[in-house]
Amino acid sequence: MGTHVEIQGQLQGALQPYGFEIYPFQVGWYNGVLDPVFHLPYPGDSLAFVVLSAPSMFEKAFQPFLTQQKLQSLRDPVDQCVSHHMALAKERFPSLKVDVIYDYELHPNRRPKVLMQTAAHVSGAAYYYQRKDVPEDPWGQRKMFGVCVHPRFGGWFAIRAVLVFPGVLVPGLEQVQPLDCLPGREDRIRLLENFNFNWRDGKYRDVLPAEEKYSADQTLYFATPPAERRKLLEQWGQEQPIPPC
Ligand code: B12
Repeated sequence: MGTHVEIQGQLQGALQPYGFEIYPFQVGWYNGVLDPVFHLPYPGDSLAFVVLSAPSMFEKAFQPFLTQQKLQSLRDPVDQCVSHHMALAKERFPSLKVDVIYDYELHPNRRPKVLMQTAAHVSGAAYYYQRKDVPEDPWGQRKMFGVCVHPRFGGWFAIRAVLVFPGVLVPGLEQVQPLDCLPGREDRIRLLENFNFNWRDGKYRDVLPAEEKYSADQTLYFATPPAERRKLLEQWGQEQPIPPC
């Protein structure tokens, strides 16, 4: 085990059945577009992968996880499910060092350890639309956060983790550009305004027709404030039919 193709195949085998997608990149592509404070401390040609959750992750990984594993009380349930699957994926590489960095991980000064949207963009997974992608933007002094759009899921996905294989150098890996699904200025304005001003209604997710979206259960789950999600899970647990003997 060692070539990026073998590693990618193993990772795919571990994660795809559970509704995750993976995309390889060189750490140097990521560091190359970021301010030095955000750089990942690995040689530039180190192999890394960004892990996305597709809409089906909820049914393929999260709901089974709830019935099979006991939830820890203090950690977010979806985060527990994602880290469970990352741990299983890591087991496929007993002789390799694999560093997993999650979307929610922060340095002590509160700076995120990885900028997931940049990782998604440089790996070709999902185009990261930022304010600077809108010529002569209309927002004046306002701070506008950027948002990634996936060619098949639109905004119906999340970027969960970056996996780095520190000992695996892939100088020959070819960079795939993300698909620019929104070349028009007006569409980009609509996307960024929906994401920044009305993200709760989820319209930014429908900026293009998506192949797969969140189910009703998943939409309800993520629309519920985190503090109340456990109550919802308990209700779901009670509604489950009693299994036959
Ligand atoms: C902090 C945070 C927030 C904060 C601040 C938002 C922000 N963007 O700063 C708050 C709490 C407001 C927030 C809110 C939300 N968030 Co949020 N958030 C994050 C988090 C943890 C870090 C983002 C961050 O601090 N970035 C730091 C800034 C400085 O980065 P930046 O603006 O991208 O700047 C860099 C780039 O410009 C880059 N760069 C420069 N030139 C170039 C050129 C190219 C080509 C590229 C690629 C990059 C690049 O260099 C800069 C740094 O040097 C990420 C997860 C993660 N770990 O990445 C999620 C994340 C961005 N959030 C996400 C979401 C969905 C939301 C919400 C909708 C809530 C929700 N969870 O449902 C709302 C919507 C935003 C809103 N209207 O308020 C998603 C976005 C998914 C997507 N499709 O893009 C993420 C990725 C989480 C995830 N797991 O999927 N969020």
